[in-house]
Amino acid sequence: MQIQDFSTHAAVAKLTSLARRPHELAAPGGLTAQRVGEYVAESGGFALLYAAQRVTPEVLTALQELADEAGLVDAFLAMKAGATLNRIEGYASENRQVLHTACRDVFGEAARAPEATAKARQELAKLRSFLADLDSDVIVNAHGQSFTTMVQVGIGGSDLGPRALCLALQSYALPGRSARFIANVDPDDAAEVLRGLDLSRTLFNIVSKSGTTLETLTNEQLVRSALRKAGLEPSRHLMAVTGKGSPMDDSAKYLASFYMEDYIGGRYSATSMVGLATLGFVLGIDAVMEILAGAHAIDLAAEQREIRANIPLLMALLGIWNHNFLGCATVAVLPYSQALSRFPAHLQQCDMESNGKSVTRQGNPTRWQTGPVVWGEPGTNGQHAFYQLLHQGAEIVPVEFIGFRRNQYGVDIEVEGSSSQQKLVANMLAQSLALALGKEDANPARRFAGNRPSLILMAERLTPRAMGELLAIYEHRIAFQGFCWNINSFDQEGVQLGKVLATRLLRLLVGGEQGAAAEKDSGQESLEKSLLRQAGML
Ligand code: G6Q
Repeated sequence: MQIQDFSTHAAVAKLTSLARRPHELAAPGGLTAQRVGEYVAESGGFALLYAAQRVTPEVLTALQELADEAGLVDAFLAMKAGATLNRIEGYASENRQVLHTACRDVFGEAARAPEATAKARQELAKLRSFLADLDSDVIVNAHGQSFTTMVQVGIGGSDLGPRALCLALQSYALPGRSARFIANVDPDDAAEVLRGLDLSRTLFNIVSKSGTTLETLTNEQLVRSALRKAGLEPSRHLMAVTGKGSPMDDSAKYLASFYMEDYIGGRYSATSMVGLATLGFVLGIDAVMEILAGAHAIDLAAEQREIRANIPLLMALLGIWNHNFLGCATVAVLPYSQALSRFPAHLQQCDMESNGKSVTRQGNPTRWQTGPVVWGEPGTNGQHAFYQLLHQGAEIVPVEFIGFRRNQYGVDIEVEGSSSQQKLVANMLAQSLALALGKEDANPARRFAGNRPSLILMAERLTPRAMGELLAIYEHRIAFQGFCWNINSFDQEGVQLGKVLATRLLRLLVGGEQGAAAEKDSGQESLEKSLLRQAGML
């Protein structure tokens, strides 16, 4: 696979020139019924409506050329087949394969990465039998009662994706089953979750790939101590998901243990046991298989080379058009679905930890923009909050709307001739139109310039399968963008420095004035102490 820097592609020069006069959505004829009908792509159960992007057929052709020149689909196929993509050439790096797709490649056809899929199948079989034991009261508490709550203890990738999915699919929970999450080392996080829980009927799922994460290990101790105080034996209430050989890989300490492999990155691990154990407890194994089937369908759809037939690829390129060529610094993901309330938080990690990089895969500085700032909240709530800036602010924010034709619970009310679901979707579509078309007004404060790009991801209903599809659409959008920018989307060196300094500060804090590491220069140490004193901690 030929790797080329972003700026050297012929299509980049073409797009730079096209970006001087981007499509005018707000001009007469800029957004027509015909355009809305034509600018639609489909993958799995999702349709992508992208008429409100500032693109023309020429721009789309140049974006296709960029995808081809940068070998985006080839890189994706190599990723799925187990290429060692998590590396920086010539420098120390994680040096790993990137095989989260193997967790979903379990539906019979010839697997793209057979060894990884075989391991995923093994873990799934273990999960299936564990869940069956819980269902049939083979695994029970000391009083012979079944477990009703699972508390997942983990942080970052071991929290955000699984939590977003659990929340999204709560309406499908098995009767009497629920999940909670503890992530923060802030003791109030655990206190709030534990308050009011019947510990005797709770299973704590300690999730840490490395088995060394400060927050998770601390919260594990907190949970163990809470169980002991309640007169319960921790090993009957704790299970673990971790990497083989990690400090947490100790079956004596846990009721059950599941594994994740080092080729599954934390932020891409929701469809490994990191997410599936808790999802399985709450939703059951059939829903777990539906989530995997949805993700797998998109894993296949993302192999299409034609950008208009491949939603993740098209979204990646439209994002690049807005970010690198039209200069938009952020992107807002606005689901019109309360169930997706934590999905933007998951994407914030998945996208920004993946693509917030400024060295190439060869270790050189990038001379082009890489990952944008990603943020978002569910609509319609956001409309009453930050949409002012979206419509009239000085910053242009491309928007990705996510909507569903039907709601999850099937419970609705008709008020003034329309259902709440109709109001919800009408609002989402109206926002997209308003952003694109704008509005003239003699009063400048009431003028809307328009020309603000958005796209709409639309599906029938947020089912487990649709959730799997949506998750994979974004995972691959992010990976395609990383390939295009020639960065390593799969490491996270940028989180290390803060962790190291926190350990130093903590040592100073607990050791008082004498606690500093002797080897560190005194200027740094006095700076650290001064900061602690000013914060009132020393
Ligand atoms: C994700 C990151 C990071 C990681 C957490 C938790 O891609 O690597 O968010 O998931 O730091 O790590 P552990 O699972 O090892 O505890």
